[in-house]
Amino acid sequence: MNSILENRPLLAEQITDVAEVAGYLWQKGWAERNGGNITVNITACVDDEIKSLKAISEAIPVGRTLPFLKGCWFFCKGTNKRMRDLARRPMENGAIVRITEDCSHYEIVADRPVKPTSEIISHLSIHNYLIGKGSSYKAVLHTHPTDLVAMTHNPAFLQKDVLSYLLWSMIPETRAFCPRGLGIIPYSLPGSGELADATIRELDEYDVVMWEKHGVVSVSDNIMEAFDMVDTLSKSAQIYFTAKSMGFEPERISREQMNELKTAFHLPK
Ligand code: 2HA
Ligand code: ZN
Repeated sequence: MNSILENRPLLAEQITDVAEVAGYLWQKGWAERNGGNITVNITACVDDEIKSLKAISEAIPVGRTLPFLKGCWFFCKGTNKRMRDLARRPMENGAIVRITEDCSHYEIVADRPVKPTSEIISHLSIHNYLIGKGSSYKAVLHTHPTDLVAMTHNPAFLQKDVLSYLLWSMIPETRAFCPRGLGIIPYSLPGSGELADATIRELDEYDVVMWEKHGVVSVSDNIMEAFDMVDTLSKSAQIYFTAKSMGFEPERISREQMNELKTAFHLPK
């Protein structure tokens, strides 16, 4: 079967990166069964020939109108598809979709009629929000990191920026490479519009947000960077747990040392 990726190295590179990250999510143990989802705005890789392709699905409602998505194209992991399968066969476990003229439906265009992720309303609402504010971000990652999700079962960690400071204070890397910290979103039904709206509100301040007792969402220029931020936060969580399981409270990098990092690396927060 021909693939839309043939003779399109830029588009193929995007999908190869998605597949690589999907493999990492599985290896990390963050992607049980069909857990997690990935979408990437691939509009910049879409040529006139792709634009002329016929849809291979009905127009499927998004559930809301997203005006900034006019003319946009996305690669989306498929609903009920496994990350470990996306890693090996991305175009069988995900699909390329375009937003229809009315900005409230999408159509699957290639390679196969794989219906997008159950969290599509959050993903597309996030992309709509990012484009609307002129952001360069193109990738949205949702995954279930065991350590970070466990932390959201402690009400003390759900207070604003308690987890940001705790995780920043474990290792300088996290302060430097996750400089906007970690937002917290109270539990909402997976796949719901409320979860999408709460996520967008937090993304005003954070690039990575926790869905309480569920998972994490991260946004960045590309899928590798989106993964790296979650990986860095998870490393901090591991250091915290390791110290606690050795029977002591970790001393932590001090606020002064964190401010020194802020100045040295010109961090935004
Ligand atoms: O796609 O992770 O939140 C499966 C999920 C839903
Ligand atoms: Zn999830």
